[in-house]
Amino acid sequence: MQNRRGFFQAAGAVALGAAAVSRVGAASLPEAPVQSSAATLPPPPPPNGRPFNPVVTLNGWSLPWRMNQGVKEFHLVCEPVVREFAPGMKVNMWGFNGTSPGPTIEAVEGDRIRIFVTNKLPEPTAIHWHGIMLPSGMDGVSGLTQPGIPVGKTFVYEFTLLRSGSHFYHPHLDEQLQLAMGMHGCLVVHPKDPRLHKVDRDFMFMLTSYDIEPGAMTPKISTMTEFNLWTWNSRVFPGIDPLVARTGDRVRIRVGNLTMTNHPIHMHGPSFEVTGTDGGWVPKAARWPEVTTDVAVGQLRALEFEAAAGDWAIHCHKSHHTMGPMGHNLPTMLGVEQRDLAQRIGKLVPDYMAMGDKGMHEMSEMEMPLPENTLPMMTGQGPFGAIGMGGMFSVVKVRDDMKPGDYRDPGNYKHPPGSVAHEFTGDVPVPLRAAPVQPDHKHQVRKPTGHEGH
Ligand SMILES: [Cu+2]
Repeated sequence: MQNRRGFFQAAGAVALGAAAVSRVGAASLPEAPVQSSAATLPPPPPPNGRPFNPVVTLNGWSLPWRMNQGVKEFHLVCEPVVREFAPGMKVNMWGFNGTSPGPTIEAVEGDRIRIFVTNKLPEPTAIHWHGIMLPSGMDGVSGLTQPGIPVGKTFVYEFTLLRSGSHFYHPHLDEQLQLAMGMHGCLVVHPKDPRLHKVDRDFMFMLTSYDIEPGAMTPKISTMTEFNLWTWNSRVFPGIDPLVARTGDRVRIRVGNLTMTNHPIHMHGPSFEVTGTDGGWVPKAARWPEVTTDVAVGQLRALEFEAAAGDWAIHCHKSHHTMGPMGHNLPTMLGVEQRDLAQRIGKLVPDYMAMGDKGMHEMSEMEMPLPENTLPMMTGQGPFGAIGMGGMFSVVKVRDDMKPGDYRDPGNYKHPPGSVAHEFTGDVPVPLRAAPVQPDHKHQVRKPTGHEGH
């Protein structure tokens, strides 16, 4: 596997010069760098072309390019990949250049880009550049604007980026299957004037969902609505990296949705404004404060805020979307006395556990036998115990002393003394309640008989 920084050092120093072009031949394909890691790889500053402030793809990476006579050339390879969703679970997927999502493509307004797409899947594909204004024939709709890219062939897409914004790419052929298998990636067009829409930290991720039976390794491709894995860039909590910033930073988070349902993305702490969509930037006068923004299917929302010190949860507000696959299809056992039942079932099913009669929180603290290669219903450890989350959940970690460009997990927040919720240890008087209503023989309920009227 190619180390991305290594590639850039090599590419920046050698491969992008004239010597490298003659080495590989001017008409040949640009290199197709490959990743297998699911770690967040903050991109280095662009080695050539117009300057821009790169995005940080959560648990992802950006695709290096080759400059060829003023045209930025990228090479995407569609291929089967294995993605770790979180420690303990790996998934057979289809992706690009070793990962699902594929690498983020970053360029600048006014750039001419050429994207080579090589198809190493077992069936044809075609790639659509979502939200980009381009010649119709470059739009990637199989049958309508181009034939599908046959197995083993490479197609070329070439267009000029007319405006800046947040976009993504995905197949437009056998979409139900190819999206269900994980084919997608981010595409960012930076403003030509880097002072416009400037932020200190710029994160991006895509919402996707999968249906993978506990113990299985391949998504079910015929599922239409009942998904059980809710992911950000094909990762689930606690496999999703934190979004790290410094106090006072202007932070942008770009969230695109390729699932089959909407996701109200909610952030704790500072309020934010939606400053952009996949259609462009929102004019300042049209923005308003929010703490939750709904990202509908096929939409993208870019939200911006001033970072305040602390550990702030950020998550989808649909509670079953912050839950692992084992949480689905559970019976409601609240208030059900199961002790006898558990004993009897235990004779038939070893390892059977009664659970849930007082709620499900105990699930986040107990070691429960799981089928191989699946994730619990809720998990994750914080400084105060089990976090009890899974799926679409992460933490915005803001510290006073983060250095620019440092995205490493700073650990748990050190709360100022006296600023953490704690047990009240004084006297707790019996709370006053309204007196219960006494049954009164004068006011007994009478069943209407239909023959009482006088
Ligand atoms: Cu959701």
